[in-house]
Amino acid sequence: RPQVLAPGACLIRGVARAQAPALLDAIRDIIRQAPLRQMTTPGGGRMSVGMSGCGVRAWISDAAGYRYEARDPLTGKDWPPMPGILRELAHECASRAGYDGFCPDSCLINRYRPGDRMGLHQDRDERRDVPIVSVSLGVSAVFLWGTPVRSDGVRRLVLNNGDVVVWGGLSRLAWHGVAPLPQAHHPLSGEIRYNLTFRVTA
Ligand code: MD5
Ligand code: FE
Repeated sequence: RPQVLAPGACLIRGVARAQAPALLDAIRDIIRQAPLRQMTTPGGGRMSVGMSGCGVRAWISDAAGYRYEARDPLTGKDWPPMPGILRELAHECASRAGYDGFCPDSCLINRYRPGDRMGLHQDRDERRDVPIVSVSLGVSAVFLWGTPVRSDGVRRLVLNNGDVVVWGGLSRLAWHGVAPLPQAHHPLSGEIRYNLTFRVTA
């Protein structure tokens, strides 16, 4: 079932589909406690994607830069704990992709509305010797992914509700982004796409 996209990168189509309603319930519970917000970038821009997180630490961006913080700057409180259903899904998918013992301490929640996008970037702010597990929920998106060399360009990959990608090994530092979300409808999420990324920060 797992499909190798590139060395270290593994796509598991639909693996989270049956759990999607429960995963969306867990997301809604987290964002009641740690509201979605559009973060500011060090360059002075504002991201279109709405973000929140859970776990021991979560990723933030502001005028001072990108980093992981143990407290939500919006509420001043700890991030909500990572629900078992999320941690166990990430652990199971990493294991199926060949990465045993994946224990994420952070989950970033990305909320895409129609038109929201994510520019090309590398994920460099957390442990790079372990994979990132990415779970797509709701409306389908076009994911853009390349190699660790920016000039290699990108390929396009449609990610649907319940698809999981495990990005490790030689693909861990690949350049990637998300094309503007089309206006579309999904029965579980309306016009929204959520993406969960599970990471190890310490
Ligand atoms: C998303 N999120 O769909 C994507 C999925 C982010 C982000 O990019 O940083 O929040 S994560 C996809 C990912 C992670 C690490 C490496 C690679 C892709 N990759 O090598 O292509 O909202
Ligand atoms: Fe990323």
